[in-house]
Amino acid sequence: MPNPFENGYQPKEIEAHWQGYWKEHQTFRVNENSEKPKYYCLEMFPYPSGRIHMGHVRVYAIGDLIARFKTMRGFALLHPMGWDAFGLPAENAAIKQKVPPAEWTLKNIAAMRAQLGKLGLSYDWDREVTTCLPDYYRWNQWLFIKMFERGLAYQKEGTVNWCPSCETVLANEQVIDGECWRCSSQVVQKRLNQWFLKITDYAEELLSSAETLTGWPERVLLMQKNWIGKSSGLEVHFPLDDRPNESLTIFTTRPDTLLGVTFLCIAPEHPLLLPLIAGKDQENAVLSFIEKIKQQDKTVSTSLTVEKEGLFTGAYAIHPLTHEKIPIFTANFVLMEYGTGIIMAVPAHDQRDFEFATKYNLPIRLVIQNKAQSLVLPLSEAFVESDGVLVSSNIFTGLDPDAAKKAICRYVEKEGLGQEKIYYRLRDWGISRQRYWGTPIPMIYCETCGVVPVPLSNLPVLLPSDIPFSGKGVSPLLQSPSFIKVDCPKCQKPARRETDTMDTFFDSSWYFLRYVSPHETGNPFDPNQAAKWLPVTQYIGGIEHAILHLLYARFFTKVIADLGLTQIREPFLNLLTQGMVIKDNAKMSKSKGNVVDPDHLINEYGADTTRVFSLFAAPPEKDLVWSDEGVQGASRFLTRVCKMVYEQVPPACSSQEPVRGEVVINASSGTKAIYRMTQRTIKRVTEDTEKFCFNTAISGLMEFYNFLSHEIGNRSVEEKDDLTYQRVLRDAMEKLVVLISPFAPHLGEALWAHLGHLPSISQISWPVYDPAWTESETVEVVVQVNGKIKTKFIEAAGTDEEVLKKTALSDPKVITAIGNLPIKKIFVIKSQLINIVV
Ligand code: ANZ
Ligand code: ZN
Repeated sequence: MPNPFENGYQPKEIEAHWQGYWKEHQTFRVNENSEKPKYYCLEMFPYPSGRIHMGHVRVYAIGDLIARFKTMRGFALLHPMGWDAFGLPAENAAIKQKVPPAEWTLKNIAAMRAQLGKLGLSYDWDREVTTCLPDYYRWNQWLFIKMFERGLAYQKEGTVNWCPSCETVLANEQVIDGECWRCSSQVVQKRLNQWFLKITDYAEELLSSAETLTGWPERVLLMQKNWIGKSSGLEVHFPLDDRPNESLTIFTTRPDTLLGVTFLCIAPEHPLLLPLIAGKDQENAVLSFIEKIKQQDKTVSTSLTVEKEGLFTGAYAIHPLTHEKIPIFTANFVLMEYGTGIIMAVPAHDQRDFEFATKYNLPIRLVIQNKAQSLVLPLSEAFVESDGVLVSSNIFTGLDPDAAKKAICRYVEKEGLGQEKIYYRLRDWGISRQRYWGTPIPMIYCETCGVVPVPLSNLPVLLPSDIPFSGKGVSPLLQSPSFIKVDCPKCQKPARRETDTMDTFFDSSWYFLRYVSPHETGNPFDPNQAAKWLPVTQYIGGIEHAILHLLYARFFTKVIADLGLTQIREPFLNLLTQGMVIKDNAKMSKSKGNVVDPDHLINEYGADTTRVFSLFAAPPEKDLVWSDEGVQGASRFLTRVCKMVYEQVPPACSSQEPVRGEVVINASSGTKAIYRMTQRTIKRVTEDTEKFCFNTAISGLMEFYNFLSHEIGNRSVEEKDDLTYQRVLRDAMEKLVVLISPFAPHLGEALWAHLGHLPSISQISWPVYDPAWTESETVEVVVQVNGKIKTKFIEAAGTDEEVLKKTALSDPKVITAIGNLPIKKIFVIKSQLINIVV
């Protein structure tokens, strides 16, 4: 390579050269035989939309810095990259532009791979994983069948969004304000048989083992906890008035309010509702209410703010304790999918029940009085707190709510009226999608044998390519006769394939395992490699994945451990959720028109500037506010470093022994200052980078640069001739280049070569600092024995006198001078002079 600095800092040439070098020399290939401790650094893989955006640049710059830093810190790195390549946009492109989804996706991947390449990221590209290729998705099918065999994958009816005019199922993203995204027709709900994964079997473990995730942000753990939503409460049976042998079972988390029940409410979709209303005057009214609720978009009916609506069913239940007649209502705010789908309404102490009772003029009974005894009917809102005392509650009157909860649970259980119960808000994961561009669910329907999995030896079930993308119909795969027709693997009679494909979250739930052995053909991954590399040491990605992706990945890890393939039960040891990239007060997005194209930045300023800017502008977990000045500032900084190292670096010494504190002790104070600043910068950049405070680490590098350029400017000619000065200055510049290299890796390589070293700087050890020189001020301490100078040493200003004495007494010259004479006294004068009297 010709001298890259002749015409100043030329990032384009430097970057192209070193990217070529890394590729040719496979610099970032994983060393599987390394004895070093392992470090698995993983950024969430992108969806191949076609172009990378600044959000990608940010997360990959962070991940790459961590990977390079940890490599230099002595770890063996696994730092892979791949593509979350199934999903709706490819299918939409097929409908609109008539390009096959595979072609569209692979073209996008090629374009984005090239873009990432221009950023100079240290991936082992031999491990690239692409989820839409059969060598990956066959293992989705394999895992699905293993789950099916264990009862963890099962079928039940679920609802999907259906557009009556396009005659097609719509994904949630395709429903906009309750309307079809293409034709704006009102979307309705349709019941279809679908595949579910039993994540609820793992609810308790997902909650309890979250407590071991000390390397995760609190906020993410809390979001997962709320999502799982564990509730401990009581189920109570309320016998029916006209059929005393039958009862409705409610679930409550407030057993202490049992004597305040004034009505029951049942979910409109509840199967027990129809027998309740049969033959009653209210039957027709309730039936049309049920129809109306069914048509409502799920997101509407489950929202907290929905107007409460309901109807009397005409039926009554008997209160199990008081034997009163209690009317039964059906209401939109009672969810079929939670608890038993039936609630006991306590309007005095539950706000939803209060609003409902007020609207329909139902009785309100106060059973918990507040501390001040100030509650009187009529209430203006429900009293929902749990501190106070029970009133009008038979034998439980006078207890505080906590004691009453226990007492009422015990009573109800003893009398056989119900039992304590734990419910989770978490639902089983519906993975069926009536889509083309996803993993075919590997199941076969046979009239004789029922639902039969595809034999493992017949995997993968390939996606067919003879699909007309019309955008019509329940599912695109239904339109491929060659795909549907299959012989039953059990009885060999003609049968039919499942035409649903898997939710793409399935793909991303285990991809981190595939990277350990991406070419493995006998298993989803090599268990030995997984044992070596997993769990992921550091995972980096957006907070938008705080719940679904991260929960599913944890669930899969537990299932895969239960299949005996791994020992680990949690996939990600540490998690970093980076903030958004913001411009003009809004997240960068096409719709807002505030997008900055990374390609443009890289072309104009170079990848190193782009990286340094995005690492410097904000701490990683905070939002990054875009600024043109910030980019220019980063560019100026790198240009100056480049110029200084190129023009000012002193020649290498013939004696190549490293510069150490001892060499510097007798040097001029200016030379010592350079050495001290070098040690302090190493300490600061090391510690800040370890803590992921990348912005302050870069500040430290900037201060170091300023200091050095100032020192060089102030030096006289004679001083510049001083050999110690030259050695110390050269050492300082070398350290600057090494410290900057994980932030600006191309420039790092180029300057390292200019300093006369062999590549690659990415493989050298991270410098260690000399703690004796990192304090802000150090003093030279002179040691005398009986008034005669014996030695000197450097200590931090303000070091404890006892420490100074110890240091003095352990010096070999002092030890010789004292011999075996007894020490009479030790004087310490202003921490600068120690006189030992013997
Ligand atoms: C009586 C009661 C009295 C309640 C009171 C609350 C306060 P969490 O804590 O979220 O689990 N509930 C039970 N099943 C329901 C369903 N399918 N749809 C809507 N609401 C349901 O909520 C549990 C509480 O939510 C239960 O306790 C029940 O109302 C209601 F002063 O029962 B409670
Ligand atoms: Zn069969």
